[in-house]
Amino acid sequence: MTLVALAATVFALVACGAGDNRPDVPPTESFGNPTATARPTNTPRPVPTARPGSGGGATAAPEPMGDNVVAYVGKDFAFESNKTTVASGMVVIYLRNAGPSPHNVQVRGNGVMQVSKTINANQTDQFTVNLPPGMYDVVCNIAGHEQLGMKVQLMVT
Ligand SMILES: [Cu+2]
Repeated sequence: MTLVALAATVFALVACGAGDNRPDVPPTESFGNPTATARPTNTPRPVPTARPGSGGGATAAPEPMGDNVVAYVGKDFAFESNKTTVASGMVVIYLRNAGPSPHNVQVRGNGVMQVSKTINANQTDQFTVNLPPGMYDVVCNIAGHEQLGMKVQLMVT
């Protein structure tokens, strides 16, 4: 009877752990502590950094508002933006890094070259730059990222 109960416990533990894909954990480890209940959180493995509800995010600032704000979301490896055209003058360039790699946003063209801080996943940064009319390249200037696809254009009218 005890063996049956123990076997059931082991089965429950194995079943519980089936979701986290850790084949390196021997299913017999619970025999060392027969009173142990299933503790799916006892894994030392790092948790994915983008997991929601992890309590972080203090460095993420909300997207600024205004016609002169061009907001980019940086990903591995592309940019999305809220607009591709903006009026000339003082323009706010905003970046949110949707990660997982570090990224920045650089505006270049017509004698302008300005770059944000390089930020980690889930962080934001912004800068203001005076843009005369013309076409600009907007890139991540981390080595290789532009070539991987982090390049878009901004038209300033
Ligand atoms: Cu990048």
